[in-house]
Amino acid sequence: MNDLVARLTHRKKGYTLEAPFYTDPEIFAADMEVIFGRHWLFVGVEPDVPEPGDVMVVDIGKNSVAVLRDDDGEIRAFHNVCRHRGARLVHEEKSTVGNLVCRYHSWVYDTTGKLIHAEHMGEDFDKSCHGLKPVHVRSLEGLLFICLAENPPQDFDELERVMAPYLKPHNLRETKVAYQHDLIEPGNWKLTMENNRECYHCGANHPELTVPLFAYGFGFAPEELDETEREHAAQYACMLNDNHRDWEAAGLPSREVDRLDDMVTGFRTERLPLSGDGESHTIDTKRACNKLMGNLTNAKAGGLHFWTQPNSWHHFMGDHAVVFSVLPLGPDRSLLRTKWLVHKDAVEGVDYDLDNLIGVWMATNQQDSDLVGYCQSGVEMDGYTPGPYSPHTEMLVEKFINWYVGRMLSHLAETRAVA
Ligand code: 3BY
Ligand code: FES
Ligand code: FE
Repeated sequence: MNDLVARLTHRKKGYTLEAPFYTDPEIFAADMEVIFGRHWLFVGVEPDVPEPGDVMVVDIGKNSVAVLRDDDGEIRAFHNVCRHRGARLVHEEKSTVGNLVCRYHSWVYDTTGKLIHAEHMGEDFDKSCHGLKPVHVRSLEGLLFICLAENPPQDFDELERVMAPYLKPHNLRETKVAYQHDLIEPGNWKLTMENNRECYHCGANHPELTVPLFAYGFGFAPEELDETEREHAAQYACMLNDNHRDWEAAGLPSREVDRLDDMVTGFRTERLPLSGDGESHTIDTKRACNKLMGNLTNAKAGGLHFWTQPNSWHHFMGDHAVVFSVLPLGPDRSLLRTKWLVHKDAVEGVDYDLDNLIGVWMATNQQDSDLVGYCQSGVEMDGYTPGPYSPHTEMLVEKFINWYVGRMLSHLAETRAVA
């Protein structure tokens, strides 16, 4: 523990972390306790549980959480463990139930988590003391976040205040999950997140990703630009400004907000124009789905990015959205769960072709996973030493690491104060 505090305190700013942060089982355990045990985690969307009685199970390290829609339509979350002798309660990732029934001795819980039936427990047994343990859950315009801590970070309200207007026009609650893909990446969760926070690698690795994910100019060292390139950058800045103005006038908040490392629940958003006449994240950059999201009437709503610390990123277009969550599986393995959302009335094969809808991100995710694997392999070698981030393209990677170090230190300091 002291060792970890020392390593965090002496971290060289602007550099990747020392190897044990990516490899050591004890630091992984600390990550699970501090980062994944005490922060808001993105785990899914309301359309994962569209009807009362729908349940989604999400495993976070050794913990498992059942997220469900109760009989009144409210979203609730519970520790997925029976209050009798501790059996795991729900086993499928997705299911629909009337009540939650434990397979072991058939204790029955209603959809509010109340224990309503338990045989042979005797007269003195108080069912009301044995309900399922709730887990904090919040829906940000249909994006579901849970927090395993008793006292979750309070700043989710601020996140919601800023982000709700950006998300509302896409009306996620009126979408359906057209496809979900689980990819096990061969790397530490922080390598997955670091890779996500830059596009330095995009040109060389993502041939299918033809739409920009960052503003033009992001990544250019001014001293490397010639006259013509400087001109292009200036033109792009004007175009971006015009786009933002027009979108905002049309009710689509668009301007960048970057709170990645100055909030406990760090986040960032920005709406960017897509290449050329681009409408969506598809190979030909045209819409994949003919029914647009929400009340949008123009498919050219750009690409709205939304990132959260510690474990998510999202792309909202006019015709569909793609949401990603990272769930650590071990020091050197992480689950990347991707969901593609389209209007709930869109019909596969009529309004959209599934292969076209998912093509770009299926390919891009696999490429990113390979890159994460290269890094995991490298950080385990004796020859690895922390390397420098580019001040022009990897500022947001630095913000992620800066956030991580700050959150770890703040929690470890608290624990010490108590001890
Ligand atoms: O999904 C993203 O936003 C990131 C950014 C660049 C690489 N990665 C695909
Ligand atoms: Fe669930 Fe016994 S452990 S009913
Ligand atoms: Fe990538």
